[in-house]
Amino acid sequence: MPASTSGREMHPLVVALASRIRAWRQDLPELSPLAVSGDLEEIIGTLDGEDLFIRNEVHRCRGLRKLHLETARLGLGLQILHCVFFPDPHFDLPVFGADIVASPAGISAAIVDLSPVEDQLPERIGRALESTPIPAFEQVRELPTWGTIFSPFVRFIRPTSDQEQDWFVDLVSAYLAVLGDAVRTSCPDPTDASSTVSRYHGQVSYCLQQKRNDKTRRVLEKAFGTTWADRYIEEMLFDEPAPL
Ligand code: BLA
Repeated sequence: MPASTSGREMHPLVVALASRIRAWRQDLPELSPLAVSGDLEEIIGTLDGEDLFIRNEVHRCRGLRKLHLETARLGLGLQILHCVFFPDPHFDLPVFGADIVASPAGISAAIVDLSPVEDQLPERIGRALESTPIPAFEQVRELPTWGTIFSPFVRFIRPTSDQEQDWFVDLVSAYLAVLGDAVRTSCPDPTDASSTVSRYHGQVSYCLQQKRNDKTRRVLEKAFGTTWADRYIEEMLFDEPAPL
């Protein structure tokens, strides 16, 4: 087996998107790293003789309770970029989500969204996304049934060329720019405001729906076992916001 299939190099799209996200993150107000339980920051294992690893970066900033960026290699050459930024329910902000699934056969899934935690996205975010051009991706994928949490602006595609990969990175950047503007200008509502309470419940629903993605669970179970996968999904991927 060539070294490249068991080494730690990542797909160029994963590398490009992760570095775009890291650069964007730097400009957030009051950014600080969040402590990650010791055994979850870097996870290393083997499966069928192949190296597995997960690297987690977790931060918070004013307006976002948790910024999670994960890059992983999870067996059979499967590579994942998983990124979710969870808002602080006191702020009128959406959930940012982006995911890439790559295998030796290519990228099978690339998805990005700013997802509402109330009935609709905040108005100015909706307006900004409406005026963001949609690149002419050839293969648009159908959302799974649990995907009711996503906004009308979700883009779920299978990129078919290097150009489409570049388009996807630029599209994610555009969504991040919209989120960044909103983060920098939004002010918190009181804890007992009905808007805060409703955004809290909306975020809990977002987490519950994401946990219905069996494909994520199956990959983690195969690599690390059921108990570990459950804990990882509950504590690291889709932990609920702290009760108000
Ligand atoms: C699909 N996610 C998948 C698939 C795998 C994973 C193997 C199937 C690939 C395919 O359909 O082409 C695996 N994704 C993972 C793992 C992690 C991960 C192991 O993030 C993390 C360790 N998933 C998310 C987020 C979104 C998301 C935040 O975690 C969206 C913002 C979406 N993944 C998503 C969707 C599918 C998917 C919509 C397709 C599901 C389907 O078609 O049934």
